Amino acid sequence: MAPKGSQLQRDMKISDAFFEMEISKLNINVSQMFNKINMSLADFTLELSQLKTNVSQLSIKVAMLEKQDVELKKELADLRNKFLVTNREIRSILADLMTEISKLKKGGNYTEPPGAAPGQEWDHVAPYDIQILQVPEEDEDCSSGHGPIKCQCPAQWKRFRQSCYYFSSVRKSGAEAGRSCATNDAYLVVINGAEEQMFIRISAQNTRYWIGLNDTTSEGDWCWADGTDYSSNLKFWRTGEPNNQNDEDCVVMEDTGEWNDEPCHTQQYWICEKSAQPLP
Ligand code: 2F8
Ligand code: CA
Repeated sequence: MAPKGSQLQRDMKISDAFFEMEISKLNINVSQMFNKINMSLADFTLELSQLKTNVSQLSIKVAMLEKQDVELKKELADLRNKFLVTNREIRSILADLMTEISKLKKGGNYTEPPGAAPGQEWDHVAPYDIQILQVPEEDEDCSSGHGPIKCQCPAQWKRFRQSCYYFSSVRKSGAEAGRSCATNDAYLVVINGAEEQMFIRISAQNTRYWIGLNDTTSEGDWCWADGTDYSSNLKFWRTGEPNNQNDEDCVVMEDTGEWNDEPCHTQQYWICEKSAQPLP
């Protein structure tokens, strides 16, 4: 039987050898892991540097786009302003043209070209007023001098300048139409100038409407619903009107926009007008 000490020594040697092997395996694993980590770190560093490059290129692009955005917005604002100014100028030229035609007709100096249909004089302006009045109406100041306060109109009323307009969807006689407007603190529309005439004509969309002009009190003495002076105000009568044919004391705007006197008892759509109010 071998002495106990030498067996122990043998066992210890085996254990040592086993541990050395395990440690060497571990060393190999650890060194492989380090290699892997180093490789990943290298990849990561490369990716990071690429990302940094990309981010800096993107930042340059974003800065350029932001600059372009500011420039384009400014250009757009300039163009919008120029467009509005030009639109206002064209609108005013058209209004002058209509005013001139209206005055020529009043003075009996307007003669239609041979073969022209009645009312053709307005055809010169008709193609343009539709286009210019499609531009949204600019805000109007209703503050009467105490800082800008937007004008507003009740629901279903259209605003133009400082007035609100209601276009009826049913028909009534001239007198009933006037009463209906009065119920809403309004009066049948009074047309004070060429731009308002243009606005009403376009908004009427080829439908005939009562307007606030009548000679019910005395034949031939035309009166506006709000007391506006008739003789000095512009007129847009159709050629040959008013003719009082069959006792005509009320006035419709025809689908062409021209005015015609009609018997007040006929049933027509109507337009009310009242002042726009400052936004509360
Ligand atoms: O255009 C002339 C004439 O035409 C009609 O009478 C035939 C009109 N009357 C009605 O529409 C009721 C007149 O007002 C117009 O003057
Ligand atoms: Ca008539």
